[in-house]
Amino acid sequence: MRVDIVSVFPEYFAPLDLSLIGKARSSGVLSINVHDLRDWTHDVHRTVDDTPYGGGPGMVMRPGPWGDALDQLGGTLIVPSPAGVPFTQKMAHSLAAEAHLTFACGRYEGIDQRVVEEFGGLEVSLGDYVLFGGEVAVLVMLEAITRLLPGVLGNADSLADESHAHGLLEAPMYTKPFEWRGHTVPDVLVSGHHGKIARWRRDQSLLRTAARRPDLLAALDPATLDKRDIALLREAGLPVPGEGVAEW
Ligand code: JDK
Repeated sequence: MRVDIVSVFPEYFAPLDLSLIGKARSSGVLSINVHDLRDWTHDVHRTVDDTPYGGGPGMVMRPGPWGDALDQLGGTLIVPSPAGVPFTQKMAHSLAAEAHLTFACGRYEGIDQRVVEEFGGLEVSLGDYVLFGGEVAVLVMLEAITRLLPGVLGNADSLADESHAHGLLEAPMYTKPFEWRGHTVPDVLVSGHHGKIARWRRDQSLLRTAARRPDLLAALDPATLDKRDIALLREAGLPVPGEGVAEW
């Protein structure tokens, strides 16, 4: 996969040399090129921003340099924005199937909207909080995308497992020692009873999801719940998907 990144802070992307993204790059699975937007300015001050039409606080990124940069680079355009559609694991899978992605990192109050329109860009948000700019959002998205590229995750089971736990938060994990600062590991995990361990993990997933992400629990397909799942939720006094309050 080819990735181009355009930013006024290209130094932000130094971490892309490290760890598994760095390895994907040196193995040739991933080619990343980071560009300075100011390379596409023509004035002596290398100006990238101007005041907003209609008034208001802050500055907006001028369309000219962006247009010249994106004409030259091509690729499917992704634009981080607090007003974008939510970035999800599903979107990461879909972007991982692209041959060439170009990320446009805005700063200030963002990029002139005509740039997104001209290049058919997709505006994407990481979540409902406001960053200083798009750079950190691109690091996050690239990490999510890179681990889905063929040959990046050594353990073939790692990705398969994720689809199993689909729609639920994961159960807690433990390693040695068995006792640490007076806290022990749940006995079932050292019982050697694989059926009981799987059931315990499923219970933990359901209870965690109910407590932390009731939105995910409510969105579950009731057909994916077994009798024990339903009994567990009911005993805990939690809402059971598919048993919503009567409609009238
Ligand atoms: C790209 C610039 C900073 C953008 C104005 C007024 C209320 C803010 C600052 N998920 C996520 N969060 N933040 C981003 C993101 C921020 C960015 C850019 C991505 C480029 N900024 C910025 C807009 C405002 N706006 C209404 C929200 C202020 C992505």
